[in-house]
Amino acid sequence: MAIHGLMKYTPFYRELADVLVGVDRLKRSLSRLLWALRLTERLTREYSMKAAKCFSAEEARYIRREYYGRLASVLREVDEEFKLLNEAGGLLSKLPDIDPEKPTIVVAAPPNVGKSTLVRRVSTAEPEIASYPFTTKNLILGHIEVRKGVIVQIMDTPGLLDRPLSERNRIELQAITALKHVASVIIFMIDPTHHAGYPLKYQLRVLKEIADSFSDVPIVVAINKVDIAKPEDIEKAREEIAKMGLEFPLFEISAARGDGVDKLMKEVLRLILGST
Ligand SMILES: Nc1nc2c(ncn2[C@@H]2O[C@H](COP(=O)(O)OP(=O)(O)OP(=O)(O)O)[C@@H](O)[C@H]2O)c(=O)[nH]1
Ligand SMILES: [Mg+2]
Repeated sequence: MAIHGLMKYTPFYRELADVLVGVDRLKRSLSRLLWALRLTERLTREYSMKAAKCFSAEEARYIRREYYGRLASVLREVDEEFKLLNEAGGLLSKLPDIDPEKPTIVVAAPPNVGKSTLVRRVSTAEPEIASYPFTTKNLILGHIEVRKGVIVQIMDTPGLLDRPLSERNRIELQAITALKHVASVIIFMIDPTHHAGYPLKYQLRVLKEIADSFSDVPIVVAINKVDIAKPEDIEKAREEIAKMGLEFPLFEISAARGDGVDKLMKEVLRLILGST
């Protein structure tokens, strides 16, 4: 990633690191490790001097044992810090590598409505799909080649529940961080059937919250699973959205079968690229 790109997305990666590991925890661990490093350097100097001055092999062995003992006790003291850094390294190395030069579509919604199915259908990403909530636990980035040389990024996110920011867990907070920092446009998905397990009104409360929190980002709503939805369920979704005064472009799709997906993506790409 180019350095200016890194700078542009520093707040995104910093916030993700905070969500996933905790920046304060990470800083505390690093400063404890620095303390351990300084102490081991001091011990090494101290015991090298002692060893240089000793008169017998037995005395040297004794000094060496004492030196190793003290080193081991310093390392024991920072064992938790090593574990934390190891865990942090694992989590942070899996973060998506976003190109800030390219627009990013963020797909958000409550769990189990079909976000990953859509992202998998339209992009290079291959997120796991399953019929239970919170299948997706990380941000997953895919690419769409709109035409030769024009690439757009699309991000699959973990499901969002209807609850205040302060109660969101670290899985949901990744989605919020993506919406806040990298979304050029948001596709909000709704499941008008009972299959996702979240009633329509519940899903629309999440939509309202996203609309209020990210009012400067265009939102397109995709009513999904039209292959199994009853016409009255789809109509109800349209009515409820209108009743709430939410005026977003609405598309009826089946992410699984592909119906309506081209039309949806055409509008989304038009919003971020102008005419496609
Ligand atoms: N009939 C039908 N089923 C769908 C459609 N789209 C998704 N599904 C099913 O809905 C379930 C959830 O799909 P996912 O794509 O995993 O949903 P998600 O929103 O990514 O779920 P989380 O990652 O758990 O938030 C799976 O069983 C999919 O096969 C669709 O258009 N029609
Ligand atoms: Mg998913």
